[in-house]
Order: sequence, then structure tokens, then C-alpha cells
Amino acid sequence: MKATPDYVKYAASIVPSERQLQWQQLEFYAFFHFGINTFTDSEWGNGNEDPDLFQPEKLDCRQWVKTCKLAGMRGVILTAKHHDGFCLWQTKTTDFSVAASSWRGGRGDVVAECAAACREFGLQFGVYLSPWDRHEETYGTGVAYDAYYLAQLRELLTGYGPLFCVWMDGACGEGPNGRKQHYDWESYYALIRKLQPNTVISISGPDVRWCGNEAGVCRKSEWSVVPYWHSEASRIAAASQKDATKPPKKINPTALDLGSRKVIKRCNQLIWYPAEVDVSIRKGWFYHAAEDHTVKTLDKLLTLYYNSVGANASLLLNIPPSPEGTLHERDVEALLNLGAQLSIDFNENLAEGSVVTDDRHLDDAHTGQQTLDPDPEAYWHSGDNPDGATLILDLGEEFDIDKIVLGEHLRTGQQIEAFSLYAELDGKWKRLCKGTVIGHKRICRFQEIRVRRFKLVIEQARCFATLRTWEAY
Ligand code: FUL
Repeated sequence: MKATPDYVKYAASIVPSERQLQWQQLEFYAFFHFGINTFTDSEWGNGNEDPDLFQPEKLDCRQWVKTCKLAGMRGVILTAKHHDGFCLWQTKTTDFSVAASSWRGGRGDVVAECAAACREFGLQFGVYLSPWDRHEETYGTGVAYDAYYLAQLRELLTGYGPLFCVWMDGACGEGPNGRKQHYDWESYYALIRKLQPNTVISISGPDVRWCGNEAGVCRKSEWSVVPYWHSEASRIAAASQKDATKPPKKINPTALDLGSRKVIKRCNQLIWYPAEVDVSIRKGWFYHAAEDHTVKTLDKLLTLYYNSVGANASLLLNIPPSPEGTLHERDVEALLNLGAQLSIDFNENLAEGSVVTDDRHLDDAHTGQQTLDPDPEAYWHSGDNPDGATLILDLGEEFDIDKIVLGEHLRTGQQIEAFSLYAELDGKWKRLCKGTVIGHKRICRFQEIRVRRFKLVIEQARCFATLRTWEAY
């Protein structure tokens, strides 16, 4: 048995917070980009719009949320305020809000309606609150704007029930000669922690990592333990959008590997910072009738799902409501088809009631069989000699299978660095899939085969290996 280097031991010791673990369970949730831009047909408003343009006459947040639920999502994030500064709730911090529109006599509140719809349908609710604000006069003055932003955060964190997430965008299009705001991030984080300790702070914050593009592309290996500097707001801002017409489509090639041994060896401060993939169902983030034909196909949506949720990232899929205040029928159709397909894909876990044997385990409470127990705290643990550990799943009889779902027990850290999955075909083990990260969830997809036994080999792990779940479809 080779000695584990100290830097690997250190990486193995990094574990998620309780709020990160809760967030990780959501896996797939919606983004709603809705605001004054919806009525001006733009992506980035300039902050000088007439608030009375905001007239979502048929606003129906129940339709938004219900559709998302049917698509298989477990939460939603609403743009309470985008870069233009227009607020979708009854705020006391500015006149530039729904209160200044004649819509519903100035008493409308989209944040409240969306939060209520989420409660009704059992989805989690979160808010996007753009730090960059093109309307607010104090933007760029430092402390005064921090106070403004904090007051907005306070209203949102105290007035609308539990928020699972505050999404702080790194985008800023002020350019070199524009206003420059030095945000007091720490004060924002402290207020969120104080008012809602279970809320994750995403993107320009310490809890959830932006995958680095807006095209739905995720790395082959999406490590959850990465160098701390990936969470620095200035670094995130530098990589973020600076021009409405140029959303980042690729991951910067220098940032393709965030957490292999090669990378973590060079950093003595690591953090748990799991990835989120944000992408729009259409071309733009906001609704434009001219983009109705760009709604992604079922195939494309499924690929996005499998490549993110199935690769240790969460999927934040944007569906922009139309000026009427409803989701357009094309988006609804696409979401319903997606939900229906996902329920077919994961209709019956054929591993349930099967037998898993292992060639090593820490103790009797952590045998291979534990991987089939739905309790998230029941898991297989290899003991301290994980490399080469082998588990066999025996379904008892042959089934047609094209997907295996694996997941580590994250409460004890991210340990697995390389694995291979095999199926027994005609008495021989045929490799189906070879990978690095398993993390919260790895979905291995392959050509459908008729098979009874699968073998999982942990080729390399940090201090030990765990497996919380093993499913077959
Ligand atoms: C970007 C913003 O500039 C876009 O408008 C959108 O909100 C996207 C999610 O983030 O950085």
C-alpha cells in the first residue's frame, strides 16, 4: 500500500457545509429571467426605462412553477433585480420598481407571487439580485451602494420565506471608463448568513461555483474540492460577461482542470465549491418573440441534463416568461417533454432489492450492500486501502439496461479519483465506462445491454472510497 501524500490527505479532509449538501439534493432547478427587459425586448436594460412599461397582464407564477415541477425541477431562481436595477418586489429602497408601474395599481409583487407558487407546488425558491446596477445613483460610490444592496438583500431575506439561494452575478458591462463599485462582499455574505443561514450564496460567493460559461458546458471532471481562489469575486467578475451580446460559450482552456492531484498539489488552501451549470432554454436569457424558434429540442435538453446532473454539477435551466407573464407554449412543451422523458429514463431502479458484494469494507455497517439502501447516510466505505477496491452488483436475473447511476457519500468528502464500470457479457467483463469524478452523482450511459452483473473498480481514491448510491435503469 502506497503512502498517501499529505496534500492528498488534506484534499480528502475537505467536506461540504450542511447548506451545500442540501443544495446538492436539488440537482435541477429553473432560472426565470423576467423584468423590464421583457417589455423592451432587450437583454441588458440601461436603467432609464419607464417603469410603466412593466405590464404582465396575465402574470401566472403558478403556471411557471407547475411547469418546472413537471419538468422534474426542484427549485426556481427569479431575477428579483437584473442589471437595469428594476425591482420586481415592493421595495422601500428605490422608486424604480413594480410599485411605479400602473400594473395592479402599483401593488403587484412578482417575488411574492413566485415565492407563493413555489410553496404551493413544493419547490424551493431563490433570488438573483444583480450587484451591478445601472439605475441606482449610488452605484460606484462604494459604501453608499453597499448599504443600498444590503437593504435590498434584507428585504428579500426577511419578506419572502426561506430562500435556498442568493445568486450574485459577476457580470458588469461598465467598461474601463464606467462607474467602478468596490463591493463589500463580506458584508453581503455576513447578512445572508445571519438572516438565512441555510441559503447558498452562488457565483460571486463561497458556496456554489459557476461552471465558467453560459452554454451549458461542463468539464469532464467537475471536482468539488478546488483551490480557494476560484471563489474570489474579482476572479469571477473577470471571467464573467462584459457585453450583453457576448455570453461566454466556452470554459477558459486554462481552467479545464480545477481539482486533479496536479492542481491541488500547488495550492495549500482548498475549499468545497461544487459546480452549477447555467444555461437558457432559448438563445437569450430574457424573452424575445423573435427567439421562439430557438427553444432547445428534447435531445439537446437531455444532453444538457446528463452532462451536468450526471457529471457532478447542478443544472440551472433558464426559461424566460413572456410579456404576458406566462411561459410561452413552446417552452412549456419542451419542459413537459423533458419531464416525461426523465420519468421514463428513471422509471424503475432495477438495482433495488439486488445484492452487492465487495472485496473490502471498513466494517459491517459499511458493506457494498449499503449502496442499495436509499438512506443517504447508508454507504459503502472501503477502509483505508481504496485503490483497486471492487464491488459487484448482481441483479439476480438479466435486464435491459443503459444507465448506471453512482454517487459518493459527500459528507465524508470527495475521495474517488478514477473508476471503471464493467458489465458481464458472455462470461467476460466488458468495460462500459471509465471516469474520474463521481461526486454527488455520476450517470454512466451506454448502449442498452442485457445484463445481470456489473462490476465497479475504484482505480484511485484519496484516503478511502465511499459509495452512497448505485442504481440501474
Ligand atoms: C450574465 C448576465 O449578464 C446575463 O444577463 C444573465 O443574467 C446571466 C445569467 O448572467 O452574467
